[in-house]
Formats: sequence, C-alpha cells, structure tokens
Amino acid sequence: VKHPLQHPWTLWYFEPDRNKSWEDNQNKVSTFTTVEDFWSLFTHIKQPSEVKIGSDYSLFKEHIRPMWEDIANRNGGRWMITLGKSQRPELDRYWIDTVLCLIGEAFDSFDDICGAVVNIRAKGDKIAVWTGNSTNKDAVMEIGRKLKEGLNLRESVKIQYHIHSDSIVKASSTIKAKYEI
Ligand code: M7G
Repeated sequence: VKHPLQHPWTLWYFEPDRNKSWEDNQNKVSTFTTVEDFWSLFTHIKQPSEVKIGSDYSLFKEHIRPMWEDIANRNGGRWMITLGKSQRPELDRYWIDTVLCLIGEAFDSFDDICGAVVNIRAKGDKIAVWTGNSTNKDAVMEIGRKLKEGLNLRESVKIQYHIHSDSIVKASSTIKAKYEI
C-alpha cells in the first residue's frame, strides 16, 4: 500500500539556456502523490550540488507554476535562506529538509504554502519557500519558524521574507524584507 501525501506535488527543473526565455527554461519533471513515489523520484535525479550552475529545482503544489505570475503566487512572497559559497557541502541536506517540511505536513498553515525553490549559483546558493499571501502574517511567521526548526538553523541565523512584487522590480539584495525571523 502506498502512503498518500496531503497534496500532489510537481517537481520542476530550470535549465539555464540563454537562447530561451526564463519561462521556457522551466521544465516539468514529474508529479507525485505518495511518499513512495516521492522517494523513487528524489533518489533518481541529480542532487542540487550535482547540476549545472545557474539551474533551479522547484517543488510546487500541483497546478501552481513556479513563477510570480501564477495566480497563486501573485500576492505572495518567499522566505529566503541564502547560503555562503562555503556552505555548498550542506546544500543537498538543506534542500531535502526543506522538501520534507513541505510534503511532510509540517505546517499548520499548509494552505498558504505554494512551493519551494533551490537556486544553484556560483555567487552562493539560495533556498526559498514561497507562500501565497504576504499579508497573512500569522501564517507567514508560522511557516518561517517551522522552516528554521526543520533546517536546524541556529537562532542567530536570520531568514528574511520578501514580497514577490518587490522582487519583480528590484534585485533581492536591495529589497527591504517584510518579515525577519
Ligand atoms: P533568480 O533566478 O530568482 O535569482 O532571478 P538569481 O538572480 O540569483 O539568478 C534571476 C532572474 O530570473 C530575475 O531577475 C528574472 O529575470 C527571472 N525570474 C526569476 N523568477 C523567480 C521569475 C518569475 O517568477 N517569473 C519571471 N518571469 N521571471 C523570473
């Protein structure tokens, strides 16, 4: 018997190809609905540390595209974990722990969760958890706290929540965070 998840999830892979638009570089890998199908997918694909620099993986609830433009993301934002260059050895663990928080029913505010993204970048990798409504403060804060716990981040490590509408117009390094935890 397979163990059903709370929600079906779709994994996406962003392939960095300069000849295509950002949107066209987003490829659906597959959708899974059970714990067993999740593990068989995740043990078969390359880990974030093994893919080309410039790639992303995104794991989103089925029917939500991993982009600001999706109706489910339009009023939302994301908790960002920025890793230093020296933290590359911990990238795969941070990603799988983030994914397990999402699919493992860790959040009371599950309805506010849209998905998670890992950006593999030379300047420093990033992991983000996207939520659907940046004005739902209680939900956003609960998700941030559980994420910090799930990743075993020290209290002194601060994570920031950025609103997508700010990210659309500015580089993430210049955005003022809406929340910090
Ligand atoms: P990034 O890949 O999130 O981070 O954004 P990076 O700067 O570390 O590479 C890089 C660029 O990708 C942005 O400036 C946008 O041009 C594009 N981009 C990123 N996101 C998340 C979106 C999105 O949701 N929609 C669209 N249309 N472009 C995006």
